[in-house]
Amino acid sequence: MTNGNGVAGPSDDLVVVHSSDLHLGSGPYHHRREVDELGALHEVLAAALELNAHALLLAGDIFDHNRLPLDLLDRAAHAMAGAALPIVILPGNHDPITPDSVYRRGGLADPANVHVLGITVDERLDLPDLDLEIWGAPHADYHDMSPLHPPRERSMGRQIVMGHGHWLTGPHDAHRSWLIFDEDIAAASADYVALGHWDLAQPAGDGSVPAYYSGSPRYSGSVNVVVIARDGTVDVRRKPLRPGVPERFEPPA
Ligand SMILES: [Mn+2]
Repeated sequence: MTNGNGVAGPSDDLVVVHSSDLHLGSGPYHHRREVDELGALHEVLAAALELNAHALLLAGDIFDHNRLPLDLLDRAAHAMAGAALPIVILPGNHDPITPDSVYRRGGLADPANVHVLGITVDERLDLPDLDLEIWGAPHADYHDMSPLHPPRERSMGRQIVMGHGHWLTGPHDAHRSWLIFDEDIAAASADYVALGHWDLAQPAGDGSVPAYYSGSPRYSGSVNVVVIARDGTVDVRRKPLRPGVPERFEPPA
């Protein structure tokens, strides 16, 4: 049960909305019959507010690149500040926390409800009101890194780990960067692993720990809705952003 105010008591279910790969600034986005460069952000924020979510997680590549104009960054910051819930951003390989990062140049790190891993906090954000800690290794630059390694110990009642990278499904993928291995996911003590980098919404890992890609709103047409019950039960489904999008996940590729 949630109280609808974005505040969960210790006995309440926690509702988290997870998206990624909005690639804001990559071009027009068709949103409610209008073309809006920030349409993906508006859709995701609206979905989180409609669900009375306690937090919104954005798992990397929120912005298409770090050279975006300040005007667009400020409009995005304004939209996020206007949403009355914690927003947790993990910088990805398109928007890493380089010196010229979008998260350093504009006002994105300013709103009190916006938390950028690697900028406003280190790799861990505590939300004690929600009895929730959120871990994530931000992309620091454009070089390879290991998104989920090493595993982080849990110190609060609920833990979510965010990662932006490529889940390795076989030897054909081994040449890729930012690899996420089944062992990495299984080693996480998390209630949920929020992944980004892939366009489609789908589960990842061997199933021992709930881990999902949300996909890009543009291609998946949905956000992930994660409900962590006080008894530890985790339910994950998709919330379609437009007609014709299923609530079930695509099978692993
Ligand atoms: Mn990416």
